[in-house]
Amino acid sequence: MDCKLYELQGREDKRPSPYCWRTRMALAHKGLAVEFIPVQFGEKAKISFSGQKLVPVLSDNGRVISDSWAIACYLEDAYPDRPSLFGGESGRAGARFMNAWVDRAIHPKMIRIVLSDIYDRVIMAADQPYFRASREKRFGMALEEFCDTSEARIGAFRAALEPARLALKQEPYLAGSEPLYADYVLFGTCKFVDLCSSQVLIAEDDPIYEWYRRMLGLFDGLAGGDGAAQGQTA
Ligand SMILES: N[C@@H](CCC(=O)N[C@@H](CS)C(=O)NCC(=O)O)C(=O)O
Repeated sequence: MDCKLYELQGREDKRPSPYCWRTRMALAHKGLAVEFIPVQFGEKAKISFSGQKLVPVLSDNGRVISDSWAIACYLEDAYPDRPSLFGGESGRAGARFMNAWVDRAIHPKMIRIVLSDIYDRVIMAADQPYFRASREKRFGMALEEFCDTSEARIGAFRAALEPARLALKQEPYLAGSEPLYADYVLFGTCKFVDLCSSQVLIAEDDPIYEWYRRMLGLFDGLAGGDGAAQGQTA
């Protein structure tokens, strides 16, 4: 067994990537033993074998997959005898929608609130110049101009989560009675803001908070610590 997950590394060995958390949880769900390889922004050479520049990258017995959604699909198809991540093809379609919803509707609202914190307190100091330049190019303005931690912005982020909140009032998990990949998608974002933001983005009386706490306890508390690298999954 030679399974390696290349994931983003921040200060104090924290793993500040929503996408890498999705994959961590998916690997634990499948019960696969995995070695975590930290990658800083300035260490693209470590993942050059994948032919692209983003993490997560999974290397599984010689097969190399990048992009968290592609990795989830790969794990589901390569390990059909292990617990399913999707619960069937209609579940896969629902999880695909969840993936797109979080990426396109939630992340743009979230990133305006947390980008400065990521820059100031989360990523390695050596990565700051690259991070600033790449994000300022992507968002078309200075970091300080882009970031906004106002109540209005936080309120807009919370309001965008309303579909998940409504679902969690009916069922314990987004996928229903048990957590599946649909849960890991939004969980990755919640863990990311928990690790990175100096603001409370998900209030303690929010049903999403209660779900998040339960998610932290999964797989013997795999994600329950401070987001620093933690050993191998079983
Ligand atoms: N769609 C990709 C997004 C991956 C992604 O954006 N990863 C970020 C870390 S959160 C990254 O590797 N950034 C490196 C860079 O910006 O140079 C996925 O789902 O895996």
